Amino acid sequence: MAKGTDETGSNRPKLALHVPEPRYRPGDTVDFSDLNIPEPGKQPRPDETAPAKDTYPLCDDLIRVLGDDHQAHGPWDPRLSPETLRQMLREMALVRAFDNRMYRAQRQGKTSFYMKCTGEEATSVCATHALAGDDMIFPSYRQQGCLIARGYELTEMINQIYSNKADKLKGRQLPIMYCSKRLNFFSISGNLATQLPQATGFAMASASKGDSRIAATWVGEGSTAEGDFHSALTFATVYNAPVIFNVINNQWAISSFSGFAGAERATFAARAIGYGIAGLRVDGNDPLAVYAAERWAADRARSNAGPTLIEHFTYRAEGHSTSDDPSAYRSAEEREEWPLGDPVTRLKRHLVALGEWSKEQHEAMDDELDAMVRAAMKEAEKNGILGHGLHHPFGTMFEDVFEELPWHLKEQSEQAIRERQIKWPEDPAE
Ligand SMILES: Cc1ncc(C[n+]2csc(CCOP(=O)(O)OP(=O)(O)O)c2C)c(N)n1
Repeated sequence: MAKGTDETGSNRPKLALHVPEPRYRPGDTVDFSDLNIPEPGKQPRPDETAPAKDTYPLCDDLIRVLGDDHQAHGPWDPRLSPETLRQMLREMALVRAFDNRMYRAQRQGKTSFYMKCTGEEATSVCATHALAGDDMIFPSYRQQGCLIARGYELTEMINQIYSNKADKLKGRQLPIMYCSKRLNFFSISGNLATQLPQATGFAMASASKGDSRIAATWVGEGSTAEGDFHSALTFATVYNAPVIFNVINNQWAISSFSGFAGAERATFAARAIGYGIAGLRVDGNDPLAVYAAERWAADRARSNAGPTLIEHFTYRAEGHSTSDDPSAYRSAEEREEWPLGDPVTRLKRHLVALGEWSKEQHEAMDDELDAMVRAAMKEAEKNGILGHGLHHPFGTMFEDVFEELPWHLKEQSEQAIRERQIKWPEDPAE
């Protein structure tokens, strides 16, 4: 074999596959000092109706408002009233209190499954505040903050989590996969990314009917690897659909890090460039920046200036779900070293710096919210918890999907009644 050639005689270089590897594994010392975290207030704010390309420098930047001095800085400061700031703080703290109690409820066997959004509360609560109440929300499974910001009753959420007899979804959905028609909160799907084309479709329908309601959807950065992401953005750009794509980059997709969805090459916000739509990259742990970016995108969509992709740069502080143990795949130091802090603490300190809040008020609020969650749990438990038999009759599994039960399901339901002796709540033919 000639020197520099392989067995076929070719001197072409050997191809090598790149397999992304996270920087830190369990036990590693974490150093995030090379992350580019720009100074708050320094990011330019284009007009809401500016050409999409005016936003492209922001796809590689990070919109930030709250500084280490706990004050708001720069053109993205949304200048919210202290009342609104306190309301957002309260709702984020309520989400956290709810998450903590529900996590414990799962450990106590009251439900089979729960998912927290610790550290990501601003990306749902503050973004929802920037929308109109009748705008349609197409969530993923970590957006309990959207429902709480729209005032959904905690007892209803817990009934769903417990799959009990008062669960409006009759136990057919995985716990936490809520929906509320009244609050314009679309059904959560366990199949990742389906909400994206649905949101674009809603926005297109809204525009074609001459309505004023826009759509906002949320998706994890890992799920942007799904084909639905591409379809949704293509339709959105082609038809200039009034839709906001919130990509929650919390760095992890269960045990896969963001590199497996392409983060080593470009930011997620930069994907907007390829579709020719507006793109913003925002500090997802900065409640004011999240509100400002979402409001910018909502005003843009509502004035027919087109869709926006917002990357919320944040960190999933806890496990993916109650079925996950993050200590098996990532360094425990990541959470402590995360350079963007905690959204609840940041807003709290801002309000204290404004003279509009105090440590004592915050402690009293936390106690009050925890008591509120516990009271809602008691109420929901009257309707049953997992395994206590207070659920919807099994026969209901065949209802509500088809107006007329197809023959094969009719056969299955009759077989189920015969063999399993399940109780049929009412005659399906009636
Ligand atoms: C189509 C599809 N593929 C895979 C899964 C399994 N799965 C559930 S959650 C998840 C990780 C998603 O991560 P990401 O989109 O980053 O959201 P995060 O959980 O971080 O909020 C995976 C792979 C699924 N539910 N649906």
